[in-house]
Amino acid sequence: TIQTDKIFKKQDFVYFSMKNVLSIILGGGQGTRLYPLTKLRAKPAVPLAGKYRLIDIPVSNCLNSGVDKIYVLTQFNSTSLNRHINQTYRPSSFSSGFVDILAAQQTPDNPGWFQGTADAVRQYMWLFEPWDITEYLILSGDHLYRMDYSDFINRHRDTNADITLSVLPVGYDVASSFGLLKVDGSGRVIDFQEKPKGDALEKMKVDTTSLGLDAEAAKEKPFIASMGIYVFKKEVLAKMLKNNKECTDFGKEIIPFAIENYNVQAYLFDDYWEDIGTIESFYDANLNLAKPNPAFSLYKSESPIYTRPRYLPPSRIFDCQIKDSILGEGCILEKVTVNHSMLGLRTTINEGSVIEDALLMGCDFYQKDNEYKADIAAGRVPMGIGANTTIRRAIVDKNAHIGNNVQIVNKDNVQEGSFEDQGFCIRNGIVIVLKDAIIPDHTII
Ligand code: ADQ
Ligand code: ADP
Repeated sequence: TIQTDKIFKKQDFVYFSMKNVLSIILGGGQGTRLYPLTKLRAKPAVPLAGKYRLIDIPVSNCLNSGVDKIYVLTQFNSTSLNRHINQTYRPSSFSSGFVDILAAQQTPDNPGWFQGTADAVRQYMWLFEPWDITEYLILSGDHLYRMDYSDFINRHRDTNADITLSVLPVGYDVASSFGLLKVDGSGRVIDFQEKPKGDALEKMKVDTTSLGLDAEAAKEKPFIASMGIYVFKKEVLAKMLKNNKECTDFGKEIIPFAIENYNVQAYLFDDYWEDIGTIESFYDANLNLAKPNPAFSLYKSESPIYTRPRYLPPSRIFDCQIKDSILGEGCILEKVTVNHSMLGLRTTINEGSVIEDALLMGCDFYQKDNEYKADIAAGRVPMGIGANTTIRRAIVDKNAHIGNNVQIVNKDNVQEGSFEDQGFCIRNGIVIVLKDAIIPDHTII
């Protein structure tokens, strides 16, 4: 009986321990870095990998880790985010779990929007504090990775940390866009600088062989970066947000302040992780999924990425050449060439078109037959991609109407430009066709 007792205790501990965590996902501020994908929707609702949305990544990681109490903080509410969350994450009536969206709102105490990440959390502390939990797990809504948060949280508990940051080694190319840190032999964080440049960057260089990297890898990646995801002891976060009202941001203020005053630990994450909060990184990460042996796999049945089930028909491909690409459900392609591209749900492409290095988000619905015929009869461009059109190095947002003989190839090699009245923008040399845009026949971009 004693043994059975022990086993049960252990299981109870494991089972309840992730139940004692409340997850808060920072869903996005004004969304300027992913603009124009955030023109008509909140950042967490931006479509990803042909059928998902950004928010599906951290929410799936939470659910696969046993963390089922999830709030998503967003600067503004959008229909697509609400629909997506409500229709995807419906907990059973036997569970204590939920996924709720909290948008910035005016109250008598708070006249405006969230001032930063910590301020966003502070404004909803009244809702978080009554929960009988032991830790807050603070996550970002624009990262692509798969992580078992129970390892992260258990490390936090084992070291009796007040705060634990998830970290990974990075190189010079990206170091100054991250919070960088130094740790002592026990894994305790002893220095933290948010996005240092020049001399300040040099000062954050460390010997990363101490993290288990070999000499060559350590030379390539001589910095330890914060992934911007944190575990906080419940009472520590409450105290810090209450006593330091001037601190509005985790990376800029809360974490640097904490290392002086609390036990802040680092948890080394040893796998693929990418911040996909800019157009360029978002575009690259999506297209990398279409490469052979991608660094991030969508195909792990033991930790799936969840999304809204849609009951779409399979894709129909007629006489096409398709190489290194991912196709969402419900696509209809006829006599087209597709190379190294991501085609989202319900993408339709007509005869003779060529799609290369492109991210097409697809459509929210199929155009009805009578509407399609009416468009053709009236000389309007129907939804989808026309015939003999070329799209190269571009992102095409949902429900675009792209005509026949169109070329979207950035012919003048423009790096930055806004042509919203014509239905597109250019960021980092990548053409982005706006949601619902109409690009007439024979247009050359
Ligand atoms: P950044 O990602 O540059 O650096 P920030 O812009 O504050 O930091 O965004 C963090 C997350 O919070 C993002 O997912 C963002 O969309 C979201 N967010 C921003 N403002 C918000 C608001 N007002 N309301 C709700 N959500 C908001 C951070 C850390 C660095 C770390 C990198 C890793 O500050 O130390 O290295 O993340 O990517
Ligand atoms: P998803 O496949 O991305 O989950 P939804 O089913 O949520 O898409 O639909 C996305 C949006 O498209 C919804 O706001 C819905 O109202 C809209 N929509 C669906 N069918 C039509 C239609 N025939 N005409 C216009 N809008 C439509």
